[in-house]
Amino acid sequence: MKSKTRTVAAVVSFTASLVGITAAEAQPAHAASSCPANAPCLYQDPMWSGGIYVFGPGATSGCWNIAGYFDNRTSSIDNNRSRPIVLWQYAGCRGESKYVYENWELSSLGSFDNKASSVSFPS
Ligand SMILES: [Ca+2]
Repeated sequence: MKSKTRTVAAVVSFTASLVGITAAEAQPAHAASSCPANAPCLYQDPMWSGGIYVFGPGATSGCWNIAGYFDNRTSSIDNNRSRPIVLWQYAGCRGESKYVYENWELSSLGSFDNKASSVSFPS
C-alpha cells in the first residue's frame, strides 16, 4: 500500500504542473472547516469564504447543474471527499473543465473563476 500511495502522489504532482496549478493553490485538506465531511463544497469567494454550495451524499456520479444564484459564482473549492470532481463551464457538463482531485482544496480558481455551471463526479 505504501508504494501505491507514493505513486499516486507523484502522478498528481506531475499532472498539476501540466495544467499550471501552483503550490499555493493546491493545499492539504481541512483548511476549510465549514465544508461537511465527505462533501464537495463550492464557495462564492476565494479562500473558502462567502456563500457555500454543498453537494450532498447523493451526488456521487453523473452531471449536476449548479442551480440558481451560484451559477457562474464559484471562486474556491473544498473537495472534502475521497473522489475527484470536475467543474464545467456550461450546464450539462459541457465547455471548458477543471479537474479537482479528491481531498483537495483550491483557494482560488485562476482562469476558471466565476465560470462553473455544472459539476460531474467521475467514477
Ligand atoms: Ca465568485
